[in-house]
Amino acid sequence: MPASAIITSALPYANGEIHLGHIASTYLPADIFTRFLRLKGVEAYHICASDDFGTPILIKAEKEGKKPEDYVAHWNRRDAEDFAAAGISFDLFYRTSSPENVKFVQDVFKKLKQNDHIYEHDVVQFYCEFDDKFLPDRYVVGKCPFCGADNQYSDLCEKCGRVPDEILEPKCAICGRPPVKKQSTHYFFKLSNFSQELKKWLSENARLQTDVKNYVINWINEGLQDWDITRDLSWGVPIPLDEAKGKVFYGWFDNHLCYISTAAKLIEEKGGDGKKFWNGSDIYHFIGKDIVYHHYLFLPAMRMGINREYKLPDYIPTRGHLMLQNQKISKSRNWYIGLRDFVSVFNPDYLRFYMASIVTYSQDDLNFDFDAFAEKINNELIANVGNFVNRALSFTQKSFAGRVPEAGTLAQDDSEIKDAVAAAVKETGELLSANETDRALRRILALSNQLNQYFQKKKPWSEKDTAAATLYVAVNAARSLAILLAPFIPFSAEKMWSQLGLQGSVHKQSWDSAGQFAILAGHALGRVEPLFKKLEAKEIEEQKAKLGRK
Ligand code: B3M
Ligand code: ZN
Repeated sequence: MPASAIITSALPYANGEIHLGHIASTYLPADIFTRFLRLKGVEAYHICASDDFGTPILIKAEKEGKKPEDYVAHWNRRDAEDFAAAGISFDLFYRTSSPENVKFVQDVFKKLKQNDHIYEHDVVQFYCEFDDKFLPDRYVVGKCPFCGADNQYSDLCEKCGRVPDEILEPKCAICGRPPVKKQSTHYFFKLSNFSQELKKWLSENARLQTDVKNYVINWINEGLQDWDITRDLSWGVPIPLDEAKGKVFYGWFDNHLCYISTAAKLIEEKGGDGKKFWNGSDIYHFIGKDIVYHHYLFLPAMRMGINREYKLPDYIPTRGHLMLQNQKISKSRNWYIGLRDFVSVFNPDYLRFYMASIVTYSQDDLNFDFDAFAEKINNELIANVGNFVNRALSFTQKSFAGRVPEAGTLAQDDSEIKDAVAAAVKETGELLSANETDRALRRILALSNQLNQYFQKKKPWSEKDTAAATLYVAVNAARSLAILLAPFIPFSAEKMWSQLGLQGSVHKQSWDSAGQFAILAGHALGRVEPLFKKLEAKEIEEQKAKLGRK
């Protein structure tokens, strides 16, 4: 375990709402992981920000007749609210357009330039004579030169994940007309300077996922292109040079630097030293697989280019995309579920529980299936976990007036449960440390299943002699479950905690204490009631019917 950690989640573009796809690949795994580290006593901070700059955002703001500043401020607020409603617990959700980030980005640029990693080059660029505009990245669509996919943006092919050198059959994204070419001075980052160092870093870092590393190394072997970091645009971080008036940085130059500037702001607000903390911590960047290129090449190379003044990531947990009912998510076809809508209909913990159970630590795509969702919640969360906790607490309520009874000497099967809990805490902790979120959850469910069997076998409702020991064991095991499940279903874990009659928040507990029976005889439970409500077929069908409907 590190003493401290900074966890970042990929920054959502400030031009649309968070949907279930974002949650599955990035925010939920990162949140579960951070909550686990906090319970382990690690000083862990989860950092994020809205990604405010870039052409797509400017295009949208223009379409809505808004100033880009106001437009991104709206989405920043909205995202923060939606994340909070889903229990995604950022320590700071900031913005790439913050004064701290703008300054930091400009400083990094100056250092890169001093270190000879930046050069000027006149480029012939697309220009739309009809719209009277230079057309950076997303203002141009065309065919990917690598895989031949049509209708791709000129800065990223969403089909093959590569960044095209030059898009084929270009069209202006505003008016659809073919653009002309015009000359403009641009700044380039010499990504090619770092080929060897990147390769070394990738191959020596055993903490990065092997399959991702392998294809990134292939990209390096194919030869890295230097990287045009300039845009002829008004909305972005201004390039801090007199001769570059009217030019800004490309969004992917500034956005990942916001991980650092935002973490530093948080640490400094707490009275610490941002750089020291960063360099003394384990650094995790959680991402979806569509932004591997940027996180495994651009981001480390830029840090290398400033002599690793801020250390490189230790981990870049990379996960696959979410499908909905086995189809690709698409906003335009309304094959899509907004986070806000979902958690206004369903308990956010249901979403978290189901998603956590399907998200693997790999690039495999995931599938959200409504029937599987209902089944998981009804048969596992409710019939397994909810059932055990509720029975343990309500029998104690009924038979011992809500006080945990004196256990006496534990029989062998009681002690076995104590050992089983301790083993589950240890193994779940190992899985979570290794980012194996789904396997960790399955391990907890196996424990809960064992607890149900124990309870059923011990029949505290009829076996009067052993009922006290059984309920002492069961209530303590319920406390352990509350701690183990806190990273996954934080809202419900808090409910369990208060029903157990425990003061404060379960999130203030230590993970390791979950392996002990800390509730003593005589302890009074809180108000006991069912934790969950079953999902009905009708509400599931209603949601299914909404998909794809205009
Ligand atoms: N704003 C979102 C994306 O491409 C992009 C991530 C930035 S992380 C530094 O999915
Ligand atoms: Zn045009």
